[in-house]
Amino acid sequence: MNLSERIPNNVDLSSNKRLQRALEHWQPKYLQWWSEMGPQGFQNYHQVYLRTAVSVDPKGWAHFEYVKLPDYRWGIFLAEPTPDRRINFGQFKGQPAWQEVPGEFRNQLRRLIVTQGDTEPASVEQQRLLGHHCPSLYDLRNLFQVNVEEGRHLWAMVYLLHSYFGRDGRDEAEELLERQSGNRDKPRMLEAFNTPIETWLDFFAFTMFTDRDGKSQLLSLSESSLDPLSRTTRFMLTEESHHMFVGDTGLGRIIERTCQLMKEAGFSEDVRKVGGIDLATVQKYINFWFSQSLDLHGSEVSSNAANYFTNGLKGRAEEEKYKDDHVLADDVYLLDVVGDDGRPTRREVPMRNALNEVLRDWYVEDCRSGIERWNKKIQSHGIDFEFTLPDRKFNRQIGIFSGLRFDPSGRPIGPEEWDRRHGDWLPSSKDNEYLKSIQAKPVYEPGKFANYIAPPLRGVNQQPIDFEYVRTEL
Ligand code: BYC
Repeated sequence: MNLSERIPNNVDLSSNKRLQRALEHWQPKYLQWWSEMGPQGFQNYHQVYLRTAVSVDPKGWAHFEYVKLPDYRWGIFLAEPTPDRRINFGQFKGQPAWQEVPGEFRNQLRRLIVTQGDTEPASVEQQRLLGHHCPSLYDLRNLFQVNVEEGRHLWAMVYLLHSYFGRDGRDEAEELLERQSGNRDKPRMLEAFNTPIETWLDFFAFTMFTDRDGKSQLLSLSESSLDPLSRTTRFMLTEESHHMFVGDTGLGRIIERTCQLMKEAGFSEDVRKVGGIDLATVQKYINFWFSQSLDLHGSEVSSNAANYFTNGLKGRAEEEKYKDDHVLADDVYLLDVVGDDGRPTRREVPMRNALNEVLRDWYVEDCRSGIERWNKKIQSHGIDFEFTLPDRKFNRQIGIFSGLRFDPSGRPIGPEEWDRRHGDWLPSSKDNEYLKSIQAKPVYEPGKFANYIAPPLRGVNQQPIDFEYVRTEL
């Protein structure tokens, strides 16, 4: 089978010799990276029941089969073109969308694509050891589905780099495989992608909150005047929703099980004594991954964001829903800041410079729905506990609040109070150890689940919950 037959695509790869040549060079390096940095211990002797995108129509999505991970068919897909698509924001609003990269925006566009691309292999690297500690075969399969799709998202960005950025693009594509999550000399570009994900609670919180940053960023990029970038990211969004489903339902199932354990123990017992994850611990992981993901939206006041918008490279999420002129030349944003006296106050900022914050607003609202759903679940069990999203000033490392200390409600606090109390708000090494202790023994028996998590409501692709989602070949 030649390259263009092996790689499912809708970009006419078979007649694109330049792309074929670039991929022939890059693909073996990708496979090498996957075998070294992808899921450890599950590469050669396991068949995984995975979904592979074979085309962009809904039927193309329903393709499920058992595959060995290195044999997964990573494809290149763009959403169907919008006829006569016009730029819908920024200084070129109303003009036809670009099919090629304008020279003057080449560097900015490359930077955006590389930053997006860098997060994808990073997340696979972060999660590579989790398979050894899975709570069930159903969850193991979901982890691998997320991993192969993050791999495909890397392919999506590499396709753009190879097709539109010549030599520089090919160099960048190689570097995407050279940086490594957490590596001291060559770390991944954005900070949240250098933190290892060692526990399943981290994994679910990451897919709930950090993949949701993926959603907000991909929505913004799908507005781009560069039509191939817009179409690529539109298709990626369909996969991103599944990742958030894994996170949202994973946390929901942990919460459900905790409620059951609390009930069984007469509400008085420390749920850790019966092997569950107490709700206060879940809140700490929410606090951590939510605040990390807020950082991923960049600084509140950003000339990069202003340039991206003005030049039509990156819009707002769901740009068409905004009722303004989509040019924002004279608009202002009222930004929450901390005054010189240390008190919260507000400052007017040109709207274009505040667009990272505008996207953060969108993101925070999108996160809230999950919290509300989990709270309803807890209430239905008659338990008096409510999850909250921490204030956006809490635990920030990027932007105007970095270096300042706030409690989760957004109250400014001093360094002593922070030192004394941050273990109540963020995961401590003890929490981490506890989680590692309850996941130490993986559950590989079909239909069985670790004690700390409830089974899902239904299986994958209408298969039963006790389906053998991952098979071991001896
Ligand atoms: N960590 O003006 P600023 C996903 C840098 S997740 C480290 O504040 P800007 C996924 C910034 O690069 C979505 N550095 O921010 C999820 C800049 O450096 P330069 C990924 C940071 O540029 C789960 C400087 O600080 N996609 O898909 O407006 C699993 C000042 O920048 C950070 C994207 O990010 C940070 N957190 O916005 C798998 C979309 N934040 O240029 C995948 C593309 C900022 O001065 N990226 N810096 O050297 C962007 O749109 C922008 O780069 C950002 C930053 C929103 C990230």
